[in-house]
Amino acid sequence: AAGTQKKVRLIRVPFWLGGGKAGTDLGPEYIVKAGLMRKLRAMDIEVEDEIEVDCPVQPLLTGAPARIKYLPEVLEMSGLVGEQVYRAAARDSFPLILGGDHSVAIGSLAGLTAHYENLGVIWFDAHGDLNTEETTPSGNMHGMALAIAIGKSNFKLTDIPGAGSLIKKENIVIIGARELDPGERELIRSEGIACFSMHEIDRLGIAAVIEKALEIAGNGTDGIHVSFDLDCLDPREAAGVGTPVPGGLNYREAHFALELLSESKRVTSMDIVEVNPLLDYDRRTATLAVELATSLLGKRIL
Ligand code: EXY
Ligand code: MN
Ligand code: MN
Ligand code: MN
Repeated sequence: AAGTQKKVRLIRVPFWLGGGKAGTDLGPEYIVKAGLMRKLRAMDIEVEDEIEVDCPVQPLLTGAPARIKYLPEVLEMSGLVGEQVYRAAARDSFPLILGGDHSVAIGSLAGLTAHYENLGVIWFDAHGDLNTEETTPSGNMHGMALAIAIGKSNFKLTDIPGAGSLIKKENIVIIGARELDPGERELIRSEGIACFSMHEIDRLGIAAVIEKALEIAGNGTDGIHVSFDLDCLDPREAAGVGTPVPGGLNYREAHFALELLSESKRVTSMDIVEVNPLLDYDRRTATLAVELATSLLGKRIL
């Protein structure tokens, strides 16, 4: 688990199709360029190996897009990511997945559920990523990843080659939401999905929210996955994301949240997604991604 883990397997996924906006395919490279390896070494964390997933060709859409865009490519990418994530988890190495847009998490969860009996998920995001084929306003699959994970959409996590099982809605927590579509609000209500929006965070404080998140994602689970979408941060801190929404987490809240998760010793994997260097200022978002990953992996002030 993070915080005790000394072995990390780095899985780079240069993918942009799920977000429908070029640039997140450069995310992994810029996160590494921002000093990820150096920081991990300084923390005595061994990157036991790193692999780059050989993503399918990502052509610009020609002609009218299908109701959801790029399903075959997302299916292929997810299978490839799942295979690498499973290998890491199966040999007790901490899978650190670098995106790529948030559809990459479909692959992470496919691989993790093949290893863990019951996986908890803590989803840091300005969005719900709970749209289905019927409710998506954009057709972009990064806005559907959680609906796919709990099996609420036609295309389900279990449709991915090698995937284990669906994620149980009782073990999912969304943190940082502040832009939800009508269909997502409906699903959160009808399924009783735990969602700590920025309102709850302002009211309760991030420490209380993380404590509750750990109770929910840790209840009867044998692993917890943190899926960290950089757009959960305020755009003034993290401008380099494809779907920025004002009023997000500040750096200290995000850092503190991940320190608390690290101290819990319950987190067994992490993906860091939606870094888009083409929209960034001076690599600041890529640098934040490095800082926050190391916050979870055990960086301490004292
Ligand atoms: N809810 C909007 C949609 O589904 O198209 C925006 C989704 C943005 C998703 C980013 C990855 O978090
Ligand atoms: Mn194991
Ligand atoms: Mn997301
Ligand atoms: Mn988002």
